[in-house]
Amino acid sequence: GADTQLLRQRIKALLKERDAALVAHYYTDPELQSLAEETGGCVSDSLEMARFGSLHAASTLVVCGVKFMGETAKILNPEKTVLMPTLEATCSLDIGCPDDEFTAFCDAHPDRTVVVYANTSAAVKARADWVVTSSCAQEIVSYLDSRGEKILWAPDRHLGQYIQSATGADMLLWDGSCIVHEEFKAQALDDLKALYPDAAVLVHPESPAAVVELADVVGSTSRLIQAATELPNQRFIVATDSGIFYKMKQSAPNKIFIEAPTAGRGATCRSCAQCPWMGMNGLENLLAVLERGHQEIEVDPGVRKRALVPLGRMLDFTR
Ligand code: CIZ
Ligand code: SF4
Repeated sequence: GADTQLLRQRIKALLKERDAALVAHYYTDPELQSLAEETGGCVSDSLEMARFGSLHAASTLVVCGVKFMGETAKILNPEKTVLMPTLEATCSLDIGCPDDEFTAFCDAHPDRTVVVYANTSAAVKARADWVVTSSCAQEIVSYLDSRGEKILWAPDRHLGQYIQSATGADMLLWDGSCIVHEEFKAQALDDLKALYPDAAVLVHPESPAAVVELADVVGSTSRLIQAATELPNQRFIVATDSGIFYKMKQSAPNKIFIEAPTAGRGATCRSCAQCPWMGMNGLENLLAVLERGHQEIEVDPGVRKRALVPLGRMLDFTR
């Protein structure tokens, strides 16, 4: 409505005034994704969010997503101001992998190469040899495996299991999970597939193995959006956060997208898969940070220096 238009105009003006670029994840509110697009910012997965921040000339990055994304932006761009609409938006994978326990786990397995998912704190990244996202995890693990390296993987065990079975690498897994993807249910998905036999099933590998097994395409958010445009199917069943539908519908406007069913709500569930932390980003708190310049991300300089090494390896590997 009119209020939303006013908010958007004010945000656009302040982005210019502050020399700020908006970087939004695919799982955030479509209002934020479209604002990022309209203002020359970026809408993408965590790998491309990280890369964009480093390539863009803006002196301030406003990261709409969860905390690890803001931290990654700051680690890669210490000279830039990194703001987030909220500093409270965490991730169950980050929460489930505290740095002291993680360090002890690594210390107990000194023979293993430490590979961590981007969905971790700066302190956990600082203990890692490699950082990966779901877009590049399999390639990087294959590469390490080909060099005969044994891997310690954290924190998402579903993604870890998926990569282990795809690559055959020797992987010791941390026991973490994503509260959003963990809720997808194989039986209900199978029932839905029977209702729509023409549909292609797209699954993010943070989902349980039984759900992954039913997929036509398994991949990162970017990969799933690409599959939605490239596959000939007219209909898709999608097992990832529903924020992704904004970009899928934009990329393939004539296709039909159906949410994969989550726990307890059966095959007709709509908008069940929504990350509560991604959902904490909105137009109001975005405007507030641009007005006040608060909610700034800080990373301890020592941690930052160490975390930059495995993050830099990922960006170099995927260049
Ligand atoms: O589940 C997440 O938080 C994802 C998919 C992050 C990413 O790699 O973009
Ligand atoms: Fe973390 Fe899952 Fe939310 Fe992504 S969707 S930020 S992995 S809790």
